[in-house]
This record gives sequence, C-alpha cells and structure tokens, in this order.
Amino acid sequence: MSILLGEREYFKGIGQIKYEGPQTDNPFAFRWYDENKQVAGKTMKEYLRFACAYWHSFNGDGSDPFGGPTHIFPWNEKSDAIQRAKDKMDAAFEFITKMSLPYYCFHDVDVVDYTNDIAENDKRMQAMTEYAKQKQQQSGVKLLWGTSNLFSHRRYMNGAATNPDFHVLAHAGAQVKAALDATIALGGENYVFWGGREGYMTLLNTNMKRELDHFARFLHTAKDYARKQGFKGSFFIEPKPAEPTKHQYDFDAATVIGFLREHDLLNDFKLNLEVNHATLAGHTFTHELQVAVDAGMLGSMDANRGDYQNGWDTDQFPNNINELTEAMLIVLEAGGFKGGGINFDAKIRRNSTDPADLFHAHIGGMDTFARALLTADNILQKSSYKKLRNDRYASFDTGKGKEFEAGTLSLEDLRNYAIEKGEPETKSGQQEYFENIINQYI
Ligand code: XLS
Ligand code: NI
Ligand code: NI
Repeated sequence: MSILLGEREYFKGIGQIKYEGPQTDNPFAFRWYDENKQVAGKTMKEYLRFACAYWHSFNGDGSDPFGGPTHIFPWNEKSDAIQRAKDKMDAAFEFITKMSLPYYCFHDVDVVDYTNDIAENDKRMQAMTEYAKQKQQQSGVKLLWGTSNLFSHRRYMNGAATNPDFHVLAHAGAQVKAALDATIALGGENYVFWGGREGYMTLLNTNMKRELDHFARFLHTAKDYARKQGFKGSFFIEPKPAEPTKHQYDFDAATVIGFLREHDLLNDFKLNLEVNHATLAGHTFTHELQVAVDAGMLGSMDANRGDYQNGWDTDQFPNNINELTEAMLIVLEAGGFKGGGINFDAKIRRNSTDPADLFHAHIGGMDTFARALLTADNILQKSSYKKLRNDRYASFDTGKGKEFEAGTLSLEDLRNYAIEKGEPETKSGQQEYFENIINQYI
C-alpha cells in the first residue's frame, strides 16, 4: 500500500510506518506487525484484518463532560459541510495508508454532518459515498463495516428502534436505510448495530417485552432490505451492558445470542465483541469470545481496553500482551474471524494532542496484537497447553463417560457407576501452571 494524499498533507513529517523488528529504536516503526509474515496458514495482514475507526480517530476531539475540545483538527476548517467531510476523508485516507491499515469503519454521521432533513442527509451521504469509492479504489483500503449513529441526536434520547414513539423509530429506519445503501455501495463487508440507547433508564416507564419485540422487528426489516439490495455480508450486534442507558438490551454475548435465537435472526447476525464492553458486563474479554465462538457467532472485534479503576467505557488503545494472548488463543482455535476483523474502537487521551499520538496509539495496538498472535500460535503449536486442557476431560472419552455424552445413560446408571467406583480422587485444576505457560511463551 502506498500513501494516499489529498490536496494537502495533514500528518506532515510522518511517512509510511514499516516493519523494522523488535530491535529498532524508531518509534514510527512496527516491532511485531510484519504484514506479510505467515502465521497459522495466513499472512498477519489477512489474519488480523485491522481497521481504523473513523469516529475516534477523525471526529473525537478530546472533549469530555468537564471540558470542550482539545484536539483542533485542520480538516474541520471549511464552512461547507461536504467540503469539510472531503477534507476529513483526505486526512483519514492519508492516515490509514501511512499506517498500512487494510480496513476502516464508520458511522453515517462520522463521514458527514447530518441535519434534521432526511433528503438533505441522503444527498450528503451519497456525495460522500462517491468520494469514498474513489479513495478506496486509489488506495486499496476496504470498508470492514458501516453503521448508523442512532444515539447522539436528541430525538433518540428514549431509544431508536426501542423508542416508545413509532415516529422516532421511523426516523431510525430512514437513517439505517441510507447507511446500508452507503455500506453496500462501498463494498462494505459487514454492517454493525450497536444498541446505543436501546435499553431503559427505569423500568417504571418501560414495557420491556414490547420494546424487545420492536427491536427484533426493526432488525428483520433492515436485514430484509439489505438482502434485497444484494448485501451478502454479515450483520453484527455489538453487546454492551450499560452506558449511555442504565440497562442496555444487548447486555453481553450470551444475552444477545438468546435474543437472536428467540427472534429467528441467528442466520444473518453474528457478534462484534468489544473488550471494554466485556469489562463493563463483569466479564473477561476471553469469556465473551468463548461464548461467541462456542455458538459459532464470533464475527468481529472492537479492540480497546478499559481502566482498572474506572467503571466506564474509556476506550483506550490495547497494550496488554497477556490479555491479548489469551484472546488470540481463542480466536486461533476458532480458526479466525467469521468475516470481521480487528477494529480499533479506541481513542487517544484528551491530553494527547500531537498528530503523532494517533500513530503511536495504532502502532502500539497493532504490535500488541501481532505479538499476541505469534505467542498464541507458539503456545498452540509447541506447548502442552491443549493437551493439558483435553486431559482434564479424558474420563468422557471412553467407557461410561462417553456413553453419558452420547445421552445413553440414565440417572440410575450414574448412581450405579458412583457406587461401583467409590470416591473420586482429587485432581488439580493446575491454574498457576496454565498461567505460567502464557508467560513462558510471551
Ligand atoms: C460504543 C460503541 C460504538 C460502536 C459503534 O460504546 O463501542 O463505538 O462500536 O457504534
Ligand atoms: Ni464499539
Ligand atoms: Ni464502546
């Protein structure tokens, strides 16, 4: 991939980020991410399928509830909305190609500012779709997924598809239609639903059953429309337990899988799992991954990390090699993502104000994932990890244990076996040994 510049260069003085290996002193180089290196039968680039998130990288201005923007972007200078959106897209593709990121992801309103006029919004999105099409063609960068922001506008304060007012739901439909049209026109490989305000603030004013039925009906309606337009990709639901609502209906992986099954959506939908959302749900990220993998529902990943002291979605860039190694063990054993990839749903801090900080953040995240992938692959290839885990279940491989798994033993059979064999010997779970294997290969 070569750098794609627009009319002006936004990240001056920073060139293409290249692999230089673990010994390099260059902060603008990869130590572990070597896109052409083969791991588990694919190149790193094909395995990890990294994506840049438009919202945090080119819209997130560092503001928080206590203060306004700290990131003043040069691509926001023009007054015309379309021109501003084009400048931002120039900056985005310059960054994405300098980083050699193969994919990007966006919400409709990240690409271009929306108004209260649906026809005007559609016109803006169509203009930007044409522009993005050229950018993708010139650079080779692809769209991993598109989505619609159904949570920022005040009309969505009581939810979008789960709003008690049908009029609001219809507006959400209009917005999703346009975002789907754009995603399809750009060859987007997937489409994401993150249920921003699909939940409740208090059950006192909420008919949960009705809202969930509306949500399912909305997803069916959107899915049917996209399929009719020829969309072949996956739809992903992104679980999160709370924030901004007190309770979000897509609480965690298990809840979403149950919902999709109940409403006959399992064939078209998979999960987009986010690290920080798992933390907020009181789970490890590996728990969420394993639940999804076991159900054949692992679609994609929003990579970031939370903060051990703060209970909100801090969306920091990933840097924990132990945690990611454990995550990549699960992804590798599952044979990779089902159509998705690794999207950096992460933002630099409010006080990270140098243009270079966005590079450091992505370099760190990509290197940590690459190193985790290599480590996990080594563990699976060279260590006793898999054997140790399988051995714990050996009693189900033969004899009565096998018969139990096959469903041919009765409760009386279990009792007879217990009496015949007497008290079982204690068997260690060897947790510390398992933990040491991870560190041994890092
Ligand atoms: C917010 C979500 C959001 C989705 C896309 O917490 O992570 O960024 O990924 O709407
Ligand atoms: Ni996300
Ligand atoms: Ni999030």
